[in-house]
Amino acid sequence: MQPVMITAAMVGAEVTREQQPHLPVTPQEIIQAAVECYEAGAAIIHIHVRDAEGNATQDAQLFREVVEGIRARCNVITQVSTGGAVWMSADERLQSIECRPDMATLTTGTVNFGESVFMNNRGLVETFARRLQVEGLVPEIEIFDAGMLDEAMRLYANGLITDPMHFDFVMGVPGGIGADPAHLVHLVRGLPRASTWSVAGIGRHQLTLGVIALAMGGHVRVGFEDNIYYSKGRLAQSNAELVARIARVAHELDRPVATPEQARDILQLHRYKKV
Ligand code: KMH
Ligand code: ZN
Repeated sequence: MQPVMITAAMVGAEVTREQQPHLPVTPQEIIQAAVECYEAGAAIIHIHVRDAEGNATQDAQLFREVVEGIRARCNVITQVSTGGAVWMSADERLQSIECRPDMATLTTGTVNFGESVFMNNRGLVETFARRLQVEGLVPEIEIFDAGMLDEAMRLYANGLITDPMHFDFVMGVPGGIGADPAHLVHLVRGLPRASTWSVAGIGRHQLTLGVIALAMGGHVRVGFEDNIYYSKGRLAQSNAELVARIARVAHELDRPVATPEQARDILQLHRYKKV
């Protein structure tokens, strides 16, 4: 099995400080949290930013500050969100890639998202895929429901995404695919051979699905974007605490934890020459 790539999704667009007092929200807090996650074993940092009021934003300058701040302190892979928040327009969402990160997300369909709708119609998805290709950004393909995998295969057939593809299965969002291990097995079976995948279980499923992914040879995403608890009733002290735990489990399962350099090789991030 490959070394496991651990992604830290530390902020997201939805979680508040009221829910999780240790949520990093300012650029400096996000940079510091990213470095701590890197030191705990994360190879990839999935980035969202917040404005001065703590609300989700896709402000290009804030993303630049965070990405440059992380790069000044460690070589972890920077992956910006193009999903943003459910109320954002497509143009707003795409601002995050202006800072020339290492990777960006690409969601391949629309999904109910609690009481809201995370809108990704075909036109938007194709525009985003094309733009990432033009910018030379390797996507992490975010799959919130099974049909999104079929849509991703359509993009693949049309050359808008190329091998080796990296998928992230977000499982347990109310309205999306449930966090059932049988669903995970089904999704993984549908992937082209050269693909890699990670799982982001929501809430209490973060740990269980993460451990299952480790055993299956997949990769794992943890962090406050998807889960704010360390255990039932006990909030996590930091994102790094969640990274450190999954890294410990990986060691016990004989899965070495990938360094950012190893993750760059696995994902073939060098396939696009940065200018
Ligand atoms: N906040 C969700 C609506 C991504 O980062 O690309 C979308 C999301 C996906 O978080
Ligand atoms: Zn996200």
